[in-house]
Amino acid sequence: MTRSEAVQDLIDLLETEAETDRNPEDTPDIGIIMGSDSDLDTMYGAYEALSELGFEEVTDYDDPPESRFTFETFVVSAHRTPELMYAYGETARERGLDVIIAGAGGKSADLPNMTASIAYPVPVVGVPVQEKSVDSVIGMPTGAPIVAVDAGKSFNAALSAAQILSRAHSELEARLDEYHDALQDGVGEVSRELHEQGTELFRANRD
Ligand code: RP5
Repeated sequence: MTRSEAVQDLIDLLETEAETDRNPEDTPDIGIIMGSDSDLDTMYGAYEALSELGFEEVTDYDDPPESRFTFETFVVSAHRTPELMYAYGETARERGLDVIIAGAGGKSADLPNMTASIAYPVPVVGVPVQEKSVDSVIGMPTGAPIVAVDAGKSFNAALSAAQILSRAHSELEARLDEYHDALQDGVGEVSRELHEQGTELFRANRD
């Protein structure tokens, strides 16, 4: 049992939520966790991607935002707050989370892989916060799966999480289609400009 009151309060919050009977539409769909608040700048890409897809952040379980699709964000350290990591993973399914995005840095980036084991079968998308964290995030034994993105690619982690969620929600699938169409438009428009202006003029106009 942790001796930290601040950590115990968080564990109590998660366990109480797991026992609370809420409308599934009012609970967060995606959980974002990171090993330290120093990871936040890297993990901010997940926030940006989910916001772009119309997700809103839950900061008070009793007063969820209007949006149908929501997420929550916590700092959970695998090595400094293992009890919190367990509570997060163990309550994930009961709290209604469909996917967890977990980021950690350093050479022992164990939060994503341990959360994947504890929260199973809720899928975890791991984000190595640094290049040196890649091996410890993706290195899972057979039978203990994790989905992972390249170092720092938290934006893609959120897109993957939304893709997983979208299999049960056609509305979200449509938003992912719109996002992809906009990407295609961008490439198509720049390709036409390059072709029609020619290389020299295009380069000059771009500077
Ligand atoms: C930092 O410590 C990393 O960015 C990592 O996410 C964080 C937490 O590591 P542990 O407290 O789990 O060791 O170096």
